[in-house]
Amino acid sequence: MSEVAKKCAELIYKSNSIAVLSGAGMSTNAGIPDFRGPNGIYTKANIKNPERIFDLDYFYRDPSLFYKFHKKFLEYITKAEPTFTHKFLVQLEKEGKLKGIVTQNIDSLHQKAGSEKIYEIHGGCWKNYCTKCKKEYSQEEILEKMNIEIIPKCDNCGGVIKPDIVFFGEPVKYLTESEVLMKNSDLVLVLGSSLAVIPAAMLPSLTRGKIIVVNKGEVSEWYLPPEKVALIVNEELDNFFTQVAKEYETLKEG
Ligand code: CNA
Repeated sequence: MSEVAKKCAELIYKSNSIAVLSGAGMSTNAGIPDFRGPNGIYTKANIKNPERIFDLDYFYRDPSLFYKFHKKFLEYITKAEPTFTHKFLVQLEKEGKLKGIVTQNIDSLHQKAGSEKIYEIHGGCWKNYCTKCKKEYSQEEILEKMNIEIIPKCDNCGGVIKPDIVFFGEPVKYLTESEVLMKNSDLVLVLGSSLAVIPAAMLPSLTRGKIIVVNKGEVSEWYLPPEKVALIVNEELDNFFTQVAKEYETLKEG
């Protein structure tokens, strides 16, 4: 058991109001690649400026770039199951310690694991709508359409359908609610995020307590006030939280 895992467990044990900011690193063990990790979608994409995939102006000009990526992404998502860390967060919520999760993820794995208070700040793939007439479509309907054509089109008006995920150039969702959650927290866990995307990366700094970052790989510390940072752990999430959970149970037993 590492000393760092012990310290993390102690901070969780002492906390009464935990908030989580989760990122794509939460779901890599479930088989969904992240963006900026070594096997990430941006890292591996063989295209110039891979950020264009999620650029709103580019989407309206040529939705096919996004949809080629999205087809694969939906295949990953439909097969994925929640990880140990997703389940540990459910336990903390059931115990009344964890007050909510702000997730940058669009894969719904927190919901699948059983977490209830979730703010999908970048939206989710489960909802889709026509960019012209706003008719809504489920993920299953989109998958069916994508078996027939690269770019799914609306049955009503022929407009291009877009998933309800936040592209660059669109405002994030639930920002006020996420800010309130962070402000009321006495501990923030930042899990599997490079903290490269704002405003999400700015949220942990709002806590009145401490911040623990667990991310295997580089993290931007630009928006992390040093006086609030208790730990920055460069480790794989499920390995680390398996240790934390053991230590946490020992602390509960007294
Ligand atoms: P990111 O910038 O790709 O960062 C992820 C970080 O997690 C990287 O630093 C990785 O090295 C690290 N990492 C990968 N696997 C693990 C692991 N098992 N344990 C610990 N650390 C790990 O992703 P962010 O979430 O910071 O960026 C925000 C984007 C990514 C959001 O807009 C998301 O919508 C988007 N995204 C979401 C998903 C998903 O829903 N699963 C997948 C890919 C991208």
